[in-house]
Amino acid sequence: MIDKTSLKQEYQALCEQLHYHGHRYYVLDAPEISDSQYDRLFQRLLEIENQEPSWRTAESPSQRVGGAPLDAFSSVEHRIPMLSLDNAFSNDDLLAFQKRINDRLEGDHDYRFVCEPKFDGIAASLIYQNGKLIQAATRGDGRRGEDITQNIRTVQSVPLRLSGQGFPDLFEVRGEVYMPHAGFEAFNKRAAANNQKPFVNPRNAAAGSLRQLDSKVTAQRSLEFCAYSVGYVEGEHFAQSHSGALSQLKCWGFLVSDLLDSVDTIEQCIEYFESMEAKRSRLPFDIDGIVFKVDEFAVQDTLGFVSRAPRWAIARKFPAQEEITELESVEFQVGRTGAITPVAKLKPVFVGGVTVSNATLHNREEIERLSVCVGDSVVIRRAGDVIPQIVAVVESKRPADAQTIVFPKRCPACDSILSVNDDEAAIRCDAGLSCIAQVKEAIRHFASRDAMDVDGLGEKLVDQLVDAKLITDVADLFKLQVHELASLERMGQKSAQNLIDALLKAKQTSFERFLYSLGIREVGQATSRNLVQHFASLTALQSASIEQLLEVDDVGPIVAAHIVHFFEKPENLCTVNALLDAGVVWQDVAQKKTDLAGQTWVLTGTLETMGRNEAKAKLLELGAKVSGSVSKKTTRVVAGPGAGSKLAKAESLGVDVWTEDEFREFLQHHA
Ligand code: 5U1
Repeated sequence: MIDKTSLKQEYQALCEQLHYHGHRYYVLDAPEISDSQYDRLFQRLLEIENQEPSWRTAESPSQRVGGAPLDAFSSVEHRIPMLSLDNAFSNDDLLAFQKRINDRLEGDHDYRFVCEPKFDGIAASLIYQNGKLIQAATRGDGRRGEDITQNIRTVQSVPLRLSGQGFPDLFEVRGEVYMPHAGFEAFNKRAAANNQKPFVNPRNAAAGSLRQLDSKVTAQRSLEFCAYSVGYVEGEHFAQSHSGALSQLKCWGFLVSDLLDSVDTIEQCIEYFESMEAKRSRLPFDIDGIVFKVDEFAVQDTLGFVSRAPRWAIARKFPAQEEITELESVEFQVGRTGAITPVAKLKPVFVGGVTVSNATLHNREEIERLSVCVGDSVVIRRAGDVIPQIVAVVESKRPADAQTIVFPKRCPACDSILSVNDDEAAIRCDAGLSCIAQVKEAIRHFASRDAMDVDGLGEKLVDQLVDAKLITDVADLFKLQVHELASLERMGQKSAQNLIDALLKAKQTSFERFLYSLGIREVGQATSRNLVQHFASLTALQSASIEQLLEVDDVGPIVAAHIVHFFEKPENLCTVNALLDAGVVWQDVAQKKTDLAGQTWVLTGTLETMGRNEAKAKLLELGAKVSGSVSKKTTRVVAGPGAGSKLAKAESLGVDVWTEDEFREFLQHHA
């Protein structure tokens, strides 16, 4: 039996290790051990704590899972009020901010600005005593907030105890709790699958998750805390400047944004704002602006406060990503594969930097989920380059004459009876290429950039060509004459000739593009690539059976059936042949080898003559899969010197093991 002293030593070492690796993972985003290694350490910690419950402290890594639910949040008075920030909406506002500072300082001081992202989340105040987190509160009305200590403990990037030394006996750290996009999307996906209401945006998700009386619920949400200032400090302040304070917080274990910059002039602040605005949509979390702060505390003190905001800081806001507007009507559009999509026609609204007047409503389920009616006020969100979405209805503003949205029974383009497929949530027009809307969409897809890339053949022109009966399918494009095109409205001789030239150029294509351009259901670019690599020729693909198609990477029974049905239809064969007759050509494709198709190999240890990357490339070329772990399904392990647990596992499972020499000899026979 392990004696208590060594068990305690093991326990303390585990706490240190988990503290260190948690910080590497959640704060520095630079893990040094795998998730499973972390889990093993954590399980051992729990085991010891179960055996010796009195050793467990509030700072133990095990205490991030949440505690007993509360009846209500208690109220907390902030030692120093949590102020808000003045807003700037233009560069002129920023110049005026600088002028106000200079006028007040009367040229007496040198100062710099710190520029930092303004996270779109919930502000929080964290109190540390002797290096341990003792209390956390929301901003509330700025003077009093709610005690959310239990909930904040579950946020992995919040240190429960500080690293290093030199922290004041009692001090306050302020920052923002937010939900990164990945966590938000994962939450909403789960919510949809469980028939629960999704969150409208990551800010609401952070607020809703943090204000849970049951902290075990908060523990299941992926929240982050980023520190952006120091509030109350007992005794002397530990820093002379804002940037110095943040660097110190980082050393003590807090997450501090790595997007911070320190600049000399307001013009550089404007440059920072512009560069962050360009980066904004690629960040893994929402920010709604940039905060500029005078760096030196002495200068901040001289400037002081006005009403409820400091004179030494300002937030320059980005254009709003959400606005409210009116749903004026719903149009039903027919897609390339016949799916009917409801499209919201909106009273135009400026959101996310553009004027939006349309938004997709996706399908009938989405309309039911939103409970949206024509006439409703709706919340529109456009974040980055994402297509605008209706994320919520303002039910309190519903007018008395709001109308329920009724799905049509017949195709709005060709009047065929629509079919309902319960599995897909889609309502479809099955008329295929007898439906003019589907013909137009098929031609648009054929000409699009990733398909045949016909420069200049835009949406409107496709409408004109089909409506004027100059074309009825994609192959007709190559029969068009300059004079026919020139006869169309807004089309001169020159534009007509340009289109003919573009069509001529598009005929030289690749098999992959050609296949994708045919618009076979579920055959996107990646599937086209896999099919082309596997079959190499159109003839081989056209005559492939379902079983043969299933051998292709990522092709399942549904995709295989769509491909077979496509090539079974005489009208499709006719179009394909007409395209080839019109001169569409591509170069032959080298067929992927399939010698090792269906096999899974594992490489372990040092491969002395070829290295692992080269060995992996050779195996992939021969059609094998290369895995990082050994299981019963592994076909063969190639083990070099230094092979450890994978070799042992292969031997225990009876998996075939080769030396590097055996592997090289094998490759020589399959070159
Ligand atoms: N990044 C950042 N956000 N933010 C919000 N800094 C910052 N500072 C704030 C607020 C309300 O207030 C200062 C006055 C500390």
